[in-house]
Amino acid sequence: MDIAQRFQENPLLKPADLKPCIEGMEIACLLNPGVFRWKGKIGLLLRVAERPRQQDGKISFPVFDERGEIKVLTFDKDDPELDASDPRVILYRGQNYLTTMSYLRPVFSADGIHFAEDEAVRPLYGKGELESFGIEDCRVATIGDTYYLTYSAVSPVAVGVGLITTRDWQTFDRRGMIFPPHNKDCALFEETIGGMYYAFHRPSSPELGGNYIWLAQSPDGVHWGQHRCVATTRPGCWDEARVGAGGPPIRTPEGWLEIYHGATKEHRYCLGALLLDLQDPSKVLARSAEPIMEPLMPYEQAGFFGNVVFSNGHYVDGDTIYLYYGASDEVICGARLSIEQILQTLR
Ligand code: MAN
Repeated sequence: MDIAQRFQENPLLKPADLKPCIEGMEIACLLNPGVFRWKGKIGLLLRVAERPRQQDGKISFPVFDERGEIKVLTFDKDDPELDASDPRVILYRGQNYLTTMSYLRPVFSADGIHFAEDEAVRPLYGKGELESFGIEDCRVATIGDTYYLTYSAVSPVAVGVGLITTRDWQTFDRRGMIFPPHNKDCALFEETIGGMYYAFHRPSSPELGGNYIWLAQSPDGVHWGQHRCVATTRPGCWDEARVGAGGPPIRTPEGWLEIYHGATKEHRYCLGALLLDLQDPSKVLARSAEPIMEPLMPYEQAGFFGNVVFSNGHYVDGDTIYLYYGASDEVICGARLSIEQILQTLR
């Protein structure tokens, strides 16, 4: 049952609300923001996906070249060696490309509804050969006085999880790839347990296994081990093809509450919940049989890639989770969820 109360103001942000950052490009999509607090405001770290204005009969998209400069590649749509059936990815002569280049762009709000940019906090772009197709879907975990940014680092060799830390949103430490390919959907716990950092991550195993949620531990937040699988896909269910963690898990008296996404083979993305033991989060206490949020609204059903609600950030106030999410891979929306109500669905 869908128990999310959408903001009346949805969508909160659409591609036309921002100016492209890359010269000569247009914004195709706004997606899946990380959420954090900064100077009394609510910050969203948006994933912005840009591409050149498209010409008839062609498909063109940006990549970073060896020198870190943007280069545009263009293919003819009727080229028999091109497969452009998925609006997100292109297959050309056995090589995958993305149709857009993503980077991370911070916006701020005092009321959680109206967001605007702050000149003083600059966007973050992919850097180096492991990020030459861009950086995506960033979770922001606040641990002590440090923000941990975990994101998908995308390049021709694969998708892995990169880490950037910052204390002031001015200087950023690029800590490198913390989970090697193929891996994404990395959500850090915002407290240590028994002196160890914990994180969910989502490796993919094409032959045996699948796209499952795993848990890892680390003494320093950078070097990870003790990997354990905590949630697999479930045949015939709303999360039959792919599952992945959302934002940082929420501490409740009954356990860690994690809102995660699940997708069907047809790529319909819904949200559900996992409840995990407070002392040992590798123990799963409960899991949603049905989604707690599904693509129901018109802006969730149609867009750049329809039938998607995808969240990787929220903030919590008392019993209320203020959840921010990408709808149809195109617009940014918000919803309120009650922790107690989610727990009830899990009991
Ligand atoms: C999938 C989707 C896209 C994303 C690529 C690379 O195709 O999640 O949005 O750009 O993977 O991560």
